[in-house]
Amino acid sequence: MSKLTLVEKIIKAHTNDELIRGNTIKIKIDQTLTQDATGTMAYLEFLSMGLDKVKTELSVSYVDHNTLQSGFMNMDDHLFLQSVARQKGVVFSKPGNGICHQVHLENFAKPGKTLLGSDSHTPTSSAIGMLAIGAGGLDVACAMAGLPFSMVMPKVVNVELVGKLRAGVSAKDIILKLLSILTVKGGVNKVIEYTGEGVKSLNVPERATITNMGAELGATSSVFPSDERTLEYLTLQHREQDYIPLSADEGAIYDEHIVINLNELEPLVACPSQPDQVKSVKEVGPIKVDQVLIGSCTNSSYYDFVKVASILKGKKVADSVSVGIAPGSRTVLRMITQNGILDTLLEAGCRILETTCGPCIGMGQSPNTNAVSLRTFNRNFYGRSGTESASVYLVSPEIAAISALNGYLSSPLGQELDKFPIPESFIVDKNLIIEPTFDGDIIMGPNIKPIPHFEPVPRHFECKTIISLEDNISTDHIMPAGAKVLPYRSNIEKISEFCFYQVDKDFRNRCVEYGGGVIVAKDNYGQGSSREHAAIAPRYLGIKAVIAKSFARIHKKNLINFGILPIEADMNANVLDEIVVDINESYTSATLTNKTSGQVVVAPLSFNEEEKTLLSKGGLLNVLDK
Ligand code: MIC
Ligand code: SF4
Repeated sequence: MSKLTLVEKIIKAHTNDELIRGNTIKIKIDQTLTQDATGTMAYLEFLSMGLDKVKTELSVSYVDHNTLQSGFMNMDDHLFLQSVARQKGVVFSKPGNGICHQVHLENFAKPGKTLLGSDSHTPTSSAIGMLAIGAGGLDVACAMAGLPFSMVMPKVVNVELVGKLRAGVSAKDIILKLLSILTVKGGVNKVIEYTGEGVKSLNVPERATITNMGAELGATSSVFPSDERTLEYLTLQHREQDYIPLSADEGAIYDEHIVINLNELEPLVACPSQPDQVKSVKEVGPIKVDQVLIGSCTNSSYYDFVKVASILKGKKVADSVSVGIAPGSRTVLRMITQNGILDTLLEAGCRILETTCGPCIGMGQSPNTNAVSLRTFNRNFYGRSGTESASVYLVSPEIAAISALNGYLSSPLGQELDKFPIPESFIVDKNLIIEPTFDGDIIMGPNIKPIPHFEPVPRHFECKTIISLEDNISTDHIMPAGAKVLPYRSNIEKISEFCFYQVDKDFRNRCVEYGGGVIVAKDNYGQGSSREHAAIAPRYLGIKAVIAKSFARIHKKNLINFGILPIEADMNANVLDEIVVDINESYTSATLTNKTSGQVVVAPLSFNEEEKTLLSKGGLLNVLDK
């Protein structure tokens, strides 16, 4: 018997396919999660399949992104989601209950299980020794319908943690260090598996900070073993019955091996505007800070607030800094309320925000013009904060807290971090978690529009280059979020007006004028979120193909699911260059001719059989329809 990695063990228990790296495999999905910003599409897609209920062991629908409710649209979405959940057998987490990943970890994540979520940070739950993967809404809808999830059998990267962190250096610094090594595209079609002595020194919420931000590597998932620290966490959450020990076999073979020495790590920051632009606090220097925000699915656990409150206790934040805190869940909020942490934070001058994604997705708290904003979040893509001129730095809660006091970027080394106790058991409050009753009508407000129908893209066409882009274009560039745009997540016609608008205000107009065309880009196109709107909206505007040097995993699948051709090729094109695309009959090769410059590129295509069918039929919905 060959020795297996932890990832291979979990996959093996969920597939009949051979585990050959690079092959397409289909895995059974035990649990799904959705959130409201991607969930309305996912449930419209699920409803179109005509099933009476979901076929998973557990499906949960969270409302955590669009809770600003500046018009009727958001709450209409919430009511739609609640009515579908109730009728179709989905557990519903009401707005105000917390951020999906934090609440899922607390209540539902289980070692050894698989979880597919319509949010790129779904791997957060892999902190507990499960295999949790982010995907587009349509893939999650299919999983809810009981269909297996197909994915490339990932390579497994072993990250061995040795030594122990110094006080003031935290889990956030570990993942930032890894981002500096692997970059934002270093994890594509790989799973990161953590081993080594250093793993034991990290509790589950700390591990979750790391698995959460593994999404920024482009990784399929990031997993920790299920060990005594997992049991400790599950016991705190009153779920010790969910514990099983799980780890890699001794001598398991990995594709890559990286060692991180925790003793040597220092406080790090990701500089604007990519999560892998990592420097030490020392290197960046004492830059003046305007805003500090502590929260998001990366750093909003009880433990994070213990550290922040320990630093702020008895002190006052700098007059020049606006400090906001958003606990990750209502139970974290209740716990910090009960033991004096919240009062300490308020006394120090913090503003308290709702227990949601909030500013992480640009829903409020946009910084001032040219601001420096320090955030404990996971993404700092251009424009995501809502202020295009702001510089957003990603930091640990410790750096955020000490910098809030000083008014400039500061190192937390040497700070006392344990002035508040860890309770012997955590509050378990399921008051806003609603079990389904399999009845009631589906409620659809006027902003919830049917998903448009798309005809297949022909194999031969001639068109204009609508936009030409560089490396690492994120889905925030393609289909921005934020308070102005998120209310239209259930309305493709309307949301498509905002496609690329922070990058190029005329993108939509050119699409309309030329009847669509192609997008040309470089490496890692579509990194970041799982939002399928970044595929559907361009498709709606007539985009037929994206020609890029390479693609991020989730986005590539979303493009195929909605019938857009993702063509891997290094093409040079200016806006409005005339491009001829020729795909051979078996979808194995594309000949691309730039008629304007004369460049001809022949690109091999590596679609599997299922993908070829989807592309030839105009997307997955057309295939499911017949
Ligand atoms: C994000 O962090 O970008 C989001 C918002 O959570 C997205 C999902 C979305 O766009 O709704 C994600 O990470 O998948
Ligand atoms: Fe929400 Fe931000 Fe986490 Fe996305 S990254 S789920 S927006 S908190």
